[in-house]
Amino acid sequence: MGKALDGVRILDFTHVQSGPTCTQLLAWFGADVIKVERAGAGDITREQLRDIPDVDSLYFTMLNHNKRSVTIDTKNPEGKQVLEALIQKCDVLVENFAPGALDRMGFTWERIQELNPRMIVASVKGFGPGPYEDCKVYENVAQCAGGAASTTGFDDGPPVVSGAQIGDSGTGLHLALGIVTALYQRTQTGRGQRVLAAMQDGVLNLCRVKLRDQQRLERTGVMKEYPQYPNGKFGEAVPRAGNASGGGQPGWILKCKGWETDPNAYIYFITQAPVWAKICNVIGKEEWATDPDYATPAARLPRLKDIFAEIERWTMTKTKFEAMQILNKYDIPCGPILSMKEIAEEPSLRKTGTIVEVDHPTRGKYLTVGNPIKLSDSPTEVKRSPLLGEHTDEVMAELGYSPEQISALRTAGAI
Ligand code: CAO
Repeated sequence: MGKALDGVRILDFTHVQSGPTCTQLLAWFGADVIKVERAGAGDITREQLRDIPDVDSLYFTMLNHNKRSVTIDTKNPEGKQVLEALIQKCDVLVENFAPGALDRMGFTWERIQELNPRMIVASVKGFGPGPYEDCKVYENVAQCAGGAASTTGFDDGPPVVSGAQIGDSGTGLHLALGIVTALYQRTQTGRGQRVLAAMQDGVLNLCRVKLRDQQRLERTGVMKEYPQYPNGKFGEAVPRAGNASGGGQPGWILKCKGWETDPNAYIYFITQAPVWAKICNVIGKEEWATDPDYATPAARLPRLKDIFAEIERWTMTKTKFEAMQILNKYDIPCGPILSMKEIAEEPSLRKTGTIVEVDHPTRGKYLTVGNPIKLSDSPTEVKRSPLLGEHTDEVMAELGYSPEQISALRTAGAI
């Protein structure tokens, strides 16, 4: 079966996490992704957080599946010529260098346009134009600058960053959408364009509901679904909401049986209004279904702390999976707090290809997260990441270089 992006060639100048997640997705959709790396070293993540000496790290292998790797010295004049040939052959150039690095290599937007007016140039940067545009940025900087950290954590503690890599992988996703959109527009205009996804913007986009809340707070001074109501105080900015539900259906994380020794023996419990009577039945508080102090969502809001304490008395008598099973029977929205160990072992995620076992020539077998986006006509096959420079000769031959030329370029240190 064909793939959605068959025939699309990507010149992949990405490194670390944000850019590679984007090009990995495009490769899973069928694009030919040619990753350009520095000879001898490659993407810095190849050697970061290694668990096996001299073997590409999981950091690298899990972000670079289905790509080809070529090593080119982009500062060598002959290396630059090879890159020019690649620019002429490819549809998209994706990069996440520090601001200005591509220009310093000599590949300004104008130069790329001269070489290939159909080329789409897609970049991840830390910030968009403005006071911080020249800054280098990593994941947690973006989480802080995009509004995630100030709104995450508990009221009485410091700002907290999330384990979800919303700055890097989140921005990679945004960029991938920008790229396919630009490819679609190119079918009408015949022209390439620049695509920019700034990490601050990507994080803020994912924190959209918190800017909603900022404006609600300014208008009313209070947000009744936040734990600060009625037990704390609101200030000028959206506070940290602990584990409160983002929407209008109050929720919290509650202890389950075994919580004393298992750090993940918890369940997320939502007191969804339509199933309130069923919740009362399950936890043995039938009288709350009709008691005017508890029967309506508005009446419950000032009492949420006590309500969750009561529900927790029930959840603590069940494991998170037992509680899940019982609550699901009554359509009560809830979710177990799953550890990475439990997720890695979950058979249904293996079945759907969301967790995949991959074999690697020097590492052996390892688990990875497969393509989370499933297309019915473009199935994803997860293939191992390339070794450094594994495809240099192959790609050079496709560009029309003879074996003699390839070996001369290698001697000159260009490739
Ligand atoms: N051959 C020769 N030189 C190469 C090369 C190659 N194949 N590939 C890269 N280089 C050079 C670049 O030309 C650049 O050189 P100059 O600084 O002299 O122009 C240099 O290597 C590397 O660039 P960098 O500044 O991007 O790398 P860094 O490790 O110092 O910074 C990072 C890393 C991530 C902070 C920075 O790239 C950045 O801010 N990127 C944008 C935001 C981003 O994506 N951040 C998320 C990263 S994931 O957490």
